[in-house]
Amino acid sequence: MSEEEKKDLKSIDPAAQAMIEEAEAKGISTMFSRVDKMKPCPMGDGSCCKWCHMGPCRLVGKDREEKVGICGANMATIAARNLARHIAAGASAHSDHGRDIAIVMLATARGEAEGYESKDEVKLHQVAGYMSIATEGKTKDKLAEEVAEEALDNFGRQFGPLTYVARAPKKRQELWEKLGVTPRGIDREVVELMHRTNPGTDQDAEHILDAAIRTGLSSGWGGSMLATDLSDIMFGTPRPLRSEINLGVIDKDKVNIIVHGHDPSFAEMLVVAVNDPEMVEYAKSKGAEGIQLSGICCTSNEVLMRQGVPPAGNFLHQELAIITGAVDVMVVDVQCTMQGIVEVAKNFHTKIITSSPKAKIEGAEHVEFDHHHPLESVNKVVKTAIDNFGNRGETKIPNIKSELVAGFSHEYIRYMLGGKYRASLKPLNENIINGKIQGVAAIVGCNNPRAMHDAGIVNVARELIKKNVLVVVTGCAAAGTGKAGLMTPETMNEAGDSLKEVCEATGMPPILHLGSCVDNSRILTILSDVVETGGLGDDIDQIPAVGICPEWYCEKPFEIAAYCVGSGAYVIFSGAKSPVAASTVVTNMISSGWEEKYGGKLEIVDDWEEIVKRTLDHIQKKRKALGIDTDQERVLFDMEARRELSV
Ligand code: MSK
Repeated sequence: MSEEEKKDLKSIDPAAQAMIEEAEAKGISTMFSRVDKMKPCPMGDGSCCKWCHMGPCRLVGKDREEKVGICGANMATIAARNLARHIAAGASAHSDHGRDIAIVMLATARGEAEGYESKDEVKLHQVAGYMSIATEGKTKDKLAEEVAEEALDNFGRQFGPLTYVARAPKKRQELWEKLGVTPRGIDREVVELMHRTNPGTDQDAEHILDAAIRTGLSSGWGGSMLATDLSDIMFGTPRPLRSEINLGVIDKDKVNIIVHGHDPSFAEMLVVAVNDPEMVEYAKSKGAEGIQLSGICCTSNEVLMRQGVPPAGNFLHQELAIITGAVDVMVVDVQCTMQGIVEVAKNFHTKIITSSPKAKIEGAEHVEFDHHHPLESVNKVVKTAIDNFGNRGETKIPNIKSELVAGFSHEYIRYMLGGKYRASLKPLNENIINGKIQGVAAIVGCNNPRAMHDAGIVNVARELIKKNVLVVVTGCAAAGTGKAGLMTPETMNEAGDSLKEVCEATGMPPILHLGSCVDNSRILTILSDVVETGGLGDDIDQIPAVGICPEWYCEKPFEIAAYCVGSGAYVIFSGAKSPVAASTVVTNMISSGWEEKYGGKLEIVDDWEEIVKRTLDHIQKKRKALGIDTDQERVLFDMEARRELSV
């Protein structure tokens, strides 16, 4: 393909590109076509204050940073409020997800949720330990009930820190205390931030942004971390498993059901339903060879990590999957499901089903998920899909898919590196100290049709492993690297020599799939463990590590950024314009200002090459500060020296 032809591409993923062209040929509107027609509103730069109707006020012109709105609010206050509200909304989404899992777990423990059970008793005991809940003499259900109650208490807690604050490095906890940002009850932080950014309340940009960090921390060390832990208890802590990824997993001969959204409770039950021999027989009676369950976005990541359900793609695949003509039902729960899928589905036989009591889409069928009787609703969805199979027209499924290995929980990484009896991150720390691994980068987040689909994610991942940086991935970024074939053991051949050597010795791939977007909390857990393991400083901000979101599109990544920065990490975004570009003051506050206070910072850059450059520079800066930037001298011990050591 010539460079000229490449310019017309909207995705680096050939399966996605084929479906984009199919949509264009059929005249079907998708996010990829609408983005060309819709110019982004300039208010996205943080300059518009629409929270009262004396305006809305938008500060424009060359001297806009000197202007004020009708109430007198200046650009910094307006931009900070906008960013803070992004963070509050993101924290509410991830944390409400965590609350829902806790509610299902509580009902399960009390025998009020048919068909569920707490699958991972080891993790249940581990989490009970984090929560200082005594375990002796308690049945599994009794313990699960107490853990779920403690989790739920974290949402409405009015005073005192969140339970999991104690899991952060000591020094970090002290810093939060000193700066007054130790997160309290999750709901309290979100509500307080909405209150503060209400007109006429908090009108000091720095003060607003500190509250935003606190709210982010309440999700990272609260709602999100609880979502991950309780999902692990309920559905199993992930361990590596093989699967396949991309639109090619949709099977023309089978009934195809796609799960989409974020909450695993419904999808886990769907896995049970599609494997029910009676359902499979029913599908065969309608002429299908069986039932194929696949996924989009983070519900997909949840059931991939624990059940090996193959992802059909990431965020920008949601409309493209329907365009294959072979999706009998797409069932969606919460977050990241675009209203446009209903219109796309009208061109095919596909039924869109909403399942969450919190989310309906006009024109979609609604089969409400009741966690007390989950099988009723999942069976209805599967039956609807089977009955719809015969209504299919022509199908066009790109024959493109990649193998992948997913399922790297914090627990498994420790086991992989240290074995059953010495499970630990020590080999990771040692290899960072000796320079074989230069540092760690977490590539997380979304797709955005304003950027070339998957290009940022894949190019950053490739470049970093080449430079001996270990990469962990979550969310739609994980699907992007998986589709590019970068999530197999063979990927180590693309890594730099020293990273490859570590991968060969430990069996660890250079790119590790950690799960969905709430599972970014696993990154916090790993970073805290790295500190505790020793040799890389006494707080997260000293570790040569960077968080990267190359294709951000919505509010949630900013909440993730807030808790990562508040925990001491350097975070770089790209894919869309900075939501605070209008204010130099706020742009500086969230970068150098936050770095001074928290040791972490947030920068929004234009392209993936800049991300790679800044990541590598930052890693070297941190290595230098730790005194591990030069090759460690290797000392060969003779027998006498060894004997002295063992004294
Ligand atoms: S689904 S928030 S597009 S990662 Fe978690 Fe993907 Fe971003 Fe949604």
